[in-house]
Amino acid sequence: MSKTVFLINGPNLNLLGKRQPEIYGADTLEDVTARCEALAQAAGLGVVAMQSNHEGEIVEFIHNARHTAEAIVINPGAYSHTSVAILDALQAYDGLVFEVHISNIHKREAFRHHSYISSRADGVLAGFGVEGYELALRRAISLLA
Ligand code: CA2
Repeated sequence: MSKTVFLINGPNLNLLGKRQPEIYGADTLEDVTARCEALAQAAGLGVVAMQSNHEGEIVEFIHNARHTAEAIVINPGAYSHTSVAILDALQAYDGLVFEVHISNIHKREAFRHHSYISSRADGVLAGFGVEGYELALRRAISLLA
């Protein structure tokens, strides 16, 4: 059975490509997901993608990963800066975790500089635009090979 990577996007990321292209770029979340699926498929892996604007749904999706996915690539959006619940869910997960931020959160407002998720992440990418998702996925692929 092929290995699976969960691709999780948090609040407002469903608006990718539709608003604020100067910060988040012109690609839609569907574009990003399709590229990640193609990259994973070429490496013999599966991707299960979800986006939610609700913290509890993200927590439950991470619970599902415990018996289903070998790695998680997650952009928790604004929950990065607030959510102990998502951190706790990731700490109860044994696989690889990569945190992605499209923008460089360290170059933005001070409240974005801290992420609760980073203390659990095996790697963190910020400021690589939407390419960050594929870079994180490439790292997962090489570690899972
Ligand atoms: O840079 C990132 O990827 C962020 O995780 C994006 C979050 C922000 O709260 C974090 O500080 C950094 C916001 C996501 C909002 O996404 C939108 C995309 C297009 C248009 C409007 C919002």
